[in-house]
Formats: sequence, C-alpha cells, structure tokens
Amino acid sequence: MVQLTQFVLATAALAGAASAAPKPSPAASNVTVNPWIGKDRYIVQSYGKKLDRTIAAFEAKNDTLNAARTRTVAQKISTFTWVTTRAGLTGITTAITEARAQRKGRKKVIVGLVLYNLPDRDCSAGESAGELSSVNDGLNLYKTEFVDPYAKLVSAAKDLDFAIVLEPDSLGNAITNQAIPFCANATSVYEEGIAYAISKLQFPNVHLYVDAAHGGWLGWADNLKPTAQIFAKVVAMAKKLNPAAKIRGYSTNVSNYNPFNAKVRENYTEWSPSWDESHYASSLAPYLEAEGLPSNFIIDQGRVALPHARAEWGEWCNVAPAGFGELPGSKNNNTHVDSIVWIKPGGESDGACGLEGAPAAGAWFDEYVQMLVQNADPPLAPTYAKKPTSSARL
Ligand SMILES: *[C@@H]1O[C@H](CO)[C@@H](O)[C@H](O)[C@H]1NC(C)=O
Ligand SMILES: *[C@@H]1O[C@H](CO)[C@@H](O)[C@H](O)[C@H]1NC(C)=O
Ligand SMILES: *[C@@H]1O[C@H](CO)[C@@H](O)[C@H](O)[C@H]1NC(C)=O
Ligand SMILES: *[C@@H]1O[C@H](CO)[C@@H](O)[C@H](O)[C@H]1NC(C)=O
Ligand SMILES: *[C@@H]1O[C@H](CO)[C@@H](O)[C@H](O)[C@H]1NC(C)=O
Ligand SMILES: CC(=O)N[C@H]1CO[C@H](CO)[C@@H](O)[C@@H]1O
Repeated sequence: MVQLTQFVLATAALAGAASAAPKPSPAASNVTVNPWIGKDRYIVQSYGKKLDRTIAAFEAKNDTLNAARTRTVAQKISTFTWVTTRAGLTGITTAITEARAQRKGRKKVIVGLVLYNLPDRDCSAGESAGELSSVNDGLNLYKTEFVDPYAKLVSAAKDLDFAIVLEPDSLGNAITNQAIPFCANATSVYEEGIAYAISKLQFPNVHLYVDAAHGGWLGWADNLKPTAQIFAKVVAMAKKLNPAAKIRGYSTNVSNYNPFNAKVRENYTEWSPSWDESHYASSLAPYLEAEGLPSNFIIDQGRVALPHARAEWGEWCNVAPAGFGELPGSKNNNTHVDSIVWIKPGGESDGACGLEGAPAAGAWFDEYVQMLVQNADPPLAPTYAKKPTSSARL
C-alpha cells in the first residue's frame, strides 16, 4: 500500500502540471500510418548464427523436425537489435548493411532496434546495470554520445525504415517504484532522457515506440491513467525541444512472457482488466487518447509462458515451460496493435534463475531455446533447406 500512496501523490503532481498547459486537441495530433504495412522485416543474421548450435543439438538427437523448425527461426523470422552501450552503436551499422543485403526488389525493409542505455538504468535493482550514471554526467553523455550518434546513423539510411523501441523497463518505475529511493531519483533523469531521444529521432523513416512495460505491471486499473499521464508529460517535454516531435506508439511486454490473446485466464491476474497483452492495449488506449496521444502498440511475443507456467505474474526469469509465440506480422484482431513482433531474441538467458542450469544474463541458453522451439504456439513451420550461401554477400 505504500507504493499505492506514492503513485497517487505522483499522479496528483502530474495532473496539476498538465492542467496548466493547454491540452492538445486530438485533431491537432499528427496521424501517422502503420509503418509495418507493405514492408519486409530485417532478419538479424547474428541471431540466426547463434541458432546453429540449437540446430546441431536437435540433429544430434535425430530430431529432424525440430532442427528444421529452428532453421525457420534462424532464416525467416525478424527480431530486434538491442543497442545498449555507446560502443554498441556499431550494431546499427551492421543492421543497416545486412538489411540492405536482404532487400529484394522494390519492397522497403524495416529494421527493428531497441534504444536502451538511460543513466541509472534498472533502478529497482537498487543500482545501475548500465554504463551511465547520473552522478557522473551520465545524462549529458547519454544525449551527446549515445542519442545524437544514434539519430545520425538512422537518419542517414533513408532507404530503410526503422522501428525503435525506447527504453524498456524505465517509465514504469515512475508509476510503481517511487518508494525505492534510487528510482525516485532516477525518474526525472528517465523523463528528460526519453524526451530528448524523442525530440532527436524525428525523421520520416523512423517510427518511435515508447516502452509501456506490460499488462502485469501497468495494466492494473489504478495504474492506467498515471501511465497515460507520464507519456503525455514526456511527449510534451519532447515538443518543447522540437515542436514537430511525435511518437507512433508504445511497445509492451518486451522480454516478458505474457500471451497476446490468453487461452487461459491465470488466477494471478485477479481483477486486472489487462489479463493478456491485447486487453492491456485496449484498456490503456482510451486513457492515451484522452491525453491527445496516439494509441498504437507493438507487442513482443518472442517468448510466451505456457498456461500455468507461472505461479505469480511477477515471475520473469527463464520462465518454463514457455514457447515462441505468434510470428511477427501475423494477423491480429486488435485495431490498436500495429504489429506482433519478437523484440527479445529467445535464447539469451534472463539471468542465473528460473529454469535449472540457466547461465548469467545475456549468455546463450541452448536448452531453453530448444524448449521454445518445441513449445512454439502456433507450431513453427519446418525449413529443411540449409541456408543458401547468400550470407556471403554480406
Ligand atoms: C504535424 O506535422 C506538421 C508537419 O510535420 C507540423 O508542422 C505540425 O507541428 C505537427 N503537429 C503536431 C500537433 O504535432
Ligand atoms: C540417429 O540415427 C542414426 C542413423 O539412423 C543412428 O545411427 C544413431 O544412433 C541415431 N542417434 C540417436 C541419438 O538416436
Ligand atoms: C538521491 O539524490 C539525492 C540528492 O542528489 C542524494 O543525496 C541521494 O544520495 C540519492 N539517493 C539515492 C538512493 O541515489
Ligand atoms: C484458480 O482458482 C480456482 C478457484 O479458486 C481454483 O479452483 C483453481 O485450482 C486455481 N488454479 C490454479 C492453477 O491454481
Ligand atoms: C481476438 O480473438 C481472440 C481469440 O479468438 C479473442 O479471445 C479476443 O477476445 C479477440 N480480441 C478482440 C479485441 O477482438
Ligand atoms: C518493459 C517490461 O515490461 N519489462 C519487463 C519485461 O519482462 C521482464 C521479465 O518479466 C521484466 O523483468 C521486465 O521488467
């Protein structure tokens, strides 16, 4: 209940700030088009290579079918490239080179990127897991040495489109984790950093999705309005820096395990209106629209927990059993959803927790990805042909 009081207070402060400024009328907010339509999606080559080990493991067990299903993930499914440090900006250059090589005919290719390097990152863990700290000029470094070059790289590649997910795991802490001193301190840094990124990434070929955590975090009825208000605050801050600043929408469930349309309503969702990610998008949308904001979503289905895999919604580490979810771009029946996507590349461990034998965060966990292939829902189509040597072109 301490947390509840905290966010009610924060909300009251926000509401006061918002009522002083004129509300943008919905008609004035620029309507953008769904950027995924009619485009090919960039398939990350380095992720495909990691899956060679998974294919070999299935082949060693004479499991030709699952080896062929893994080949489908490696060769045909688009995932996102995470850019999480200043040195990691080279990942954008690699993505651009590979996406250009992938282009066939006249169809444009859209590249999925994650921008993830705020100072004091992961505040609820009590300390920054990232490379930048606000006490060491982190916000300034974030702006000048991370966001500025990021914007330069994507704006120069006008022949490609980019969908950029902004800072997973950040603004949610402004809603629920204000009782943690490090998060209370980090909130204004997060707001200023994200507003700056929005203001600098305004190009016709760039489509921004600010991270909206997931239904199990911000989807509770009491959290919906404060969530929309914090997005409105940050977009208004971006417009102060660049009057043309706008976002396309929000990303949800990045690296989490919630289904899009849940087959089973889990007990731990209790009274939440957001008991799967489609319901979360639908329940948040009217609050966003009331703030004059767009209400478009992309939803990560890179890993989905099987029914009853979790005893609590908060379980987040190498959840088992889980499977690959609906494919990126598959048809969906929620008008707020631009696209199903795979943002978290399945196979990288969440940490040495969850399923037994899990390695440290980020390390490859082959037994886990084998399970994701076997439990994929819908089942993955097999690809029996080995990759043509077209990758030699790269
Ligand atoms: C809409 O876009 C136009 C042209 O890019 C810009 O001049 C205008 O300020 C934008 N309006 C809003 C409300 O963002
Ligand atoms: C796989 O199949 C080969 C050839 O049929 C056989 O020799 C081998 O023992 C099998 N391996 C396993 C692990 O079943
Ligand atoms: C929060 O910021 C204040 C003022 O800068 C500082 O004194 C305090 O140590 C910070 N607390 C944490 C937990 O970072
Ligand atoms: C969920 O709750 C219902 C009603 O209390 C109970 O019958 C059922 O066993 C619970 N399911 C699980 C998986 O705990
Ligand atoms: C979409 O379809 C699923 C499965 O048929 C259904 O459970 C869900 O309620 C539908 N959602 C919407 C927004 O129509
Ligand atoms: C942005 C977001 O919701 N992040 C969450 C994604 O899921 C992982 C695993 O559940 C959580 O640790 C993150 O907080």
